[in-house]
Parts: sequence; structure tokens; C-alpha cells
Amino acid sequence: MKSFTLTIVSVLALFCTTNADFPGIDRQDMIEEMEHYLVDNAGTNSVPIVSAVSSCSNYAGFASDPQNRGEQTSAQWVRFPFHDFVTADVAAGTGGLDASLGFESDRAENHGLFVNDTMEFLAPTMNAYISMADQVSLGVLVSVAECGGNAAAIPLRVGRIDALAAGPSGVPTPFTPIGPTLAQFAQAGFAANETIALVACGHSLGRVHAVNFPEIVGESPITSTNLDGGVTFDSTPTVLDPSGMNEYLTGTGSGGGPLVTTSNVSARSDFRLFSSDNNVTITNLAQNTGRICSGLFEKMLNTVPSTVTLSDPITPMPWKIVDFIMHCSPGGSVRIEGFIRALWTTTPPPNKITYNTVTSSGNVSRQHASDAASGSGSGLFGSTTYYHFVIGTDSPGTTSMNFQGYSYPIDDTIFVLPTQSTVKPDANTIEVKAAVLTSSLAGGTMEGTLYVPETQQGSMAKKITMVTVPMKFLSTNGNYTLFDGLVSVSNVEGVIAKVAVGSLGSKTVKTKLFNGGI
Ligand code: HEM
Ligand SMILES: *[C@@H]1O[C@H](CO)[C@@H](O)[C@H](O)[C@H]1NC(C)=O
Ligand SMILES: *[C@@H]1O[C@H](CO)[C@@H](O)[C@H](O)[C@H]1NC(C)=O
Ligand SMILES: *[C@@H]1O[C@H](CO)[C@@H](O)[C@H](O)[C@H]1NC(C)=O
Ligand SMILES: *[C@@H]1O[C@H](CO)[C@@H](O)[C@H](O)[C@H]1NC(C)=O
Ligand SMILES: *[C@@H]1O[C@H](CO)[C@@H](O)[C@H](O)[C@H]1NC(C)=O
Ligand SMILES: CC(=O)N[C@H]1CO[C@H](CO)[C@@H](O)[C@@H]1O
Repeated sequence: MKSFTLTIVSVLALFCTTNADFPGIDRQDMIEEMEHYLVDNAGTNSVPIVSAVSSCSNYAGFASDPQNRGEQTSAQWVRFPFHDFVTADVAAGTGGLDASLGFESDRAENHGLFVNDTMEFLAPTMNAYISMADQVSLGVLVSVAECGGNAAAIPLRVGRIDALAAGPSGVPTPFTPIGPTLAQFAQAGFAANETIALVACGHSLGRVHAVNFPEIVGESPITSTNLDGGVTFDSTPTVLDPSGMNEYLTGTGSGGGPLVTTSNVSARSDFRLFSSDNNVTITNLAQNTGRICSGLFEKMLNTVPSTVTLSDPITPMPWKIVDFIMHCSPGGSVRIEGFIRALWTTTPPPNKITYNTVTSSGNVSRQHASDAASGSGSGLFGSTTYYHFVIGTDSPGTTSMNFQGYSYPIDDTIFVLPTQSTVKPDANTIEVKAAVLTSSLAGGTMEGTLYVPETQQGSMAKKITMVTVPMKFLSTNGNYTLFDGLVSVSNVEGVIAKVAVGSLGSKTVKTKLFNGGI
């Protein structure tokens, strides 16, 4: 009994001290997923996130009559992390960017469409590799990039963990006096001058809406082409630039916007902040807007609970493998298949890519050629070209595929068989087939895991649930033993699968690569 308790405790300790990503999900896969979202913006294999803020004035939210709403997605995406992170207590190591705001949309301090518009838009693209909070960070980066800034200005990291419940309240409002406002930001790690600058950076984009704050801007801004009655902070609400700061300092244009000029003096929170140090910070910020705003946005996005370990910054990969799948024939021969992605700016890559495979004993295969280029895309970091490949491997024992100086690790000891596995969206079932080397099975048995994004109460963000797939013996194929398992799930979209025999785990695979997968 005693040793049983000790075992449980040490297993828990292991989970807590390593990192708190989902057990069984590799950091490298999280990094490559974020890289994909960052690079693949349009065309083949693209992710519809950058398009939501392209152009910067676009509204991709869910309110009716969107063209006449007076809303702007890039502004919503920059406002979201402020309301999410500012209740952090950095000394205690709690709170920060964790998407807890998704549960807090009904609080008066978070009034507006921005919380649920952001959560609803980003929910379909979250999965066990990429949390909602990581997507919120990406949202700020792409908004900056599309609103006059630079996509490389904010180094993007992954590893944020989503909260599963609301956090504390305390977001400053326009009526909050300056003392408590600065105290709240200080608790979240921002000095007074950083607070002034961060607020001014945020308020370079977007509007105060009459439907949210009639006591600040009145109701006259509401018209048939501005249904929410948006009043801009400055004369360039779709550019992250110093115009609002200069208009405040010189009394021109919007004069710094509604939170400076409103007749309701108690709601002049921007005026109180900007003037609190004799305009020193705002004057300096107007000279270096891009650099200072990017740095402060980065600090905001990287304010995370002490349980989170963020990755190194994501860098676009000139070469990578996507949608990698493995096959095992009845006789036990193994084939690998997938796409090579080239990322380039000026010189187009060749029409075919040559590659080889390498075994653990150092045997190098002859050079193979991919199929001809079959897809292309574009994005913030350049153009992409895709090449399908499929080849038999010297298995068991193949450990990598190599081309253009890039090496992709392969594990032919235990692997999911996507083209023999099936998703039935109507029945909400997923059938997983997988192979393991009989010598590695060593009389044991296989277990599968699905990482399923599920809807949850109180937030439009999804939560990832790990579903166990009981696996049964299916067949012996040469050196391999195949297993098969079927489970019901609450949702079949964005699911990731993995199999394991004891501590020997396979690579994870998106079930969109299965038959019928979405
Ligand atoms: C004392 C701190 C702050 C106060 C009192 C405040 C207050 C407000 C208010 C009242 C609005 C109007 C919202 C609406 O009607 O839709 C607004 C909009 C906005 N705020 Fe702040 N804010 C503060 C700090 C920040 C910070 C730190 C950021 C980001 C770094 C930020 C980014 C934005 C953006 C982008 C908008 C425009 C939203 C849109 O057009 O949908 N704010 N803010
Ligand atoms: C805030 O003040 C510190 C210390 O003087 C300075 O190093 C920093 O650059 C200032 N930041 C901003 C945004 O003004
Ligand atoms: C300012 O707004 C507050 C909150 O709505 C309201 O109580 C107050 O009467 C307003 N003051 C003026 C002068 O309009
Ligand atoms: C700061 O600038 C504002 C706007 O120009 C002005 O009203 C205010 O008097 C200035 N405050 C100080 C202390 O310079
Ligand atoms: C290495 O490759 C050669 C030629 O393809 C083959 O004959 C040999 O069996 C391989 N050795 C191992 C250890 O796989
Ligand atoms: C946002 O969505 C959540 C979850 O569906 C819901 O509980 C909440 O009331 C919504 N908030 C607003 C302001 O509509
Ligand atoms: C690693 C492994 O189990 N290899 C075996 C594959 O099958 C051949 C033929 O049965 C065996 O000789 C290998 O040892």
C-alpha cells in the first residue's frame, strides 16, 4: 500500500515538473503547428487566420450585417489579450494569457463583442498542438503585421495552457481611478511607463462603441452603416502608428480619442494615464511606436502562469514535411508518404525534390525524386511549394528522411496507419489501426489515445479531452503486429491520435488524414 502511494506521488511530480503540455504531445509538433499557422496563410494547406485581419479594417466576427457593424477584427484581437492577461499576479505566478477571458464575457468589465467573436473564430483551429491562448498570441502578431507593422517584430512562442474556468476580475475600466489602474498593471508586471505606452499602443487601433459605452460617446454615432456606433481613437484606426499620440499631444484630429476628450470627466482614463508623467512616455512613444509597441505586446503575450514553459521563438522553416503518413502491407513492408513543403522568397525551388532515407545502422538509400510540384501558397513569410512523395523504406530500422540539408525523423517501430483508419462524422466514431514491431510488443498490448477538442460550458473556446481507445489484435504482417480500436467521440474535427505499447509511443497523427477525416 505504501509503495503504491509513493508511485502515484512520483508520477504526478514528474508531470508537474517537466512541462504541463498534454501528456504524449511533443513540443516539436506544437512548434511545427504554430509555424504552419504563421506561414501557410493562403493557397494550398492554408489556415484562415491571417485572412481575418487582411485588410486590417476587416470584420470577420459573427454579428449580423458585418459590413455595417463598425467593428474591426484586428482591434478585437489586440484588445482580447489585455483583458485576459491584466488580472495576472506575476509574484504569485498565477493568471496571465490563458484564455480564461473566454469564461468572463458576461462581466461588465469585458463588455463588447470582442470576447466571443475572438473565441468563436479561433475555436475550429485549436487542437492539442495549439491552445486557444497560443492562437490569441498569433492573433496579435498577424494584426500587427496587417496593420502597418512587421510580422517578424514579435517573436512568437508556444506552450500556453488554457484555463478551464474563469479567473479573477479586475480589468480597469474608463472610470477606474489612476491609482488602482496602475496597481493592477503592476501586479501583472507592468511599470507605470510601460502601462501608459501599452494602452496608447492598443488604442492606436479600433474604436469605442456607443452600444457598449453610451455614457462616454453618447448614442449619436449609431447609424445604418455604423450599427455599433464605433468612434475611433485616432484618425488612422487601421494603422498601428503614432497618429493618436501626436493628435493627443497637439490637440489635432481626434485629440487622443474618446477616453481623452469625453465630456464625462471621470471616464477620461487615457488622459489621466498619458498626462500622469508630464507626457514624457507618450512623447517618447510617438518617436518609436513600432519598436516599443511590439516589445510591450510581446511582454503582454508572454505573461503566463509559472506552470507554463514557453518554447523558443518560432522561426519559419525553409523545408519541412507535412501530412506524413506510414503504411504497412500484409507482408510487413513499410511505405512512407506525405508532402515536402518549400518556403521561399525570391528563387523558386526545383520542380522535384530529391531525398533519401537512412537507417539506424547508417545505411543510406539511393536518391529518390518526389512527384512534381503539386500545390502552392503564399503568406507573410514568402511563397510555398508542395511536393507529394511516397516510397518504400528499409524497415524495420529506417530513422530519417533527408533532403536539402533537412532531416525528418522517422520511427518505424510503432506507428498509426492513417489510410487504414476511419472517421465517421455522422456516427461520431473514430477507428484507429496501428502497427508495432512484434519484437517491441514483447507480449504486451497496445493502447490508443485521441485528443479531442470538445465544446465546454461557459466559453466558446474548446477544451482538449483525452479519450482512450481500447485496441485489439488485428493481424500479423511480417515483422509487425497490427491492432485495431473503435471509439465514439463527441466531435471528430481537429482530433489527434497516438498509440503506445507501455512507454513506447508513436508519433501523433491528425485524424483528418484518416479515411473520411475532417
Ligand atoms: C486602463 C486601461 C484601459 C482602459 C480603461 C481601456 C478602455 C477601453 C474602452 C472603453 C474601449 C472601447 C471598447 C468598445 O466599446 O468596444 C477600448 C477599446 C480598445 N482597447 Fe482599451 N483600454 C485599456 C487598455 C488597453 C490595452 C492595454 C490594450 C491593448 C494592448 C487595449 C486595446 C484596445 C483596443 C485595440 C480597442 C479597440 C477595440 C475595438 O475596436 O473593438 N486597451 N479600450
Ligand atoms: C520605462 O522606464 C524605464 C526606466 O527608466 C526605461 O528603461 C524604459 O525604456 C521605459 N519604457 C517606456 C515604454 O517608456
Ligand atoms: C459619467 O458616467 C457615469 C457612469 O455611467 C455616470 O454615472 C455619470 O453620471 C456620468 N457623468 C456625467 C457628467 O455625464
Ligand atoms: C500633456 O499633453 C496634454 C495634451 O496636449 C495637455 O493637455 C497637458 O497639459 C499636458 N500635460 C503636461 C503635464 O504637460
Ligand atoms: C544496407 O543496404 C544494402 C544495399 O541496399 C543491403 O544489402 C544491406 O542489407 C543493408 N544493410 C542493413 C543493415 O540494412
Ligand atoms: C459568450 O459565449 C458563452 C459560451 O457560449 C456564453 O456563456 C456567454 O454568455 C457569451 N457572452 C456574450 C456576451 O454573449
Ligand atoms: C527487427 C526485426 O524484428 N527484424 C526481423 C524481421 O523479420 C525478419 C524475417 O523474419 C527477421 O530476420 C528479422 O530479425
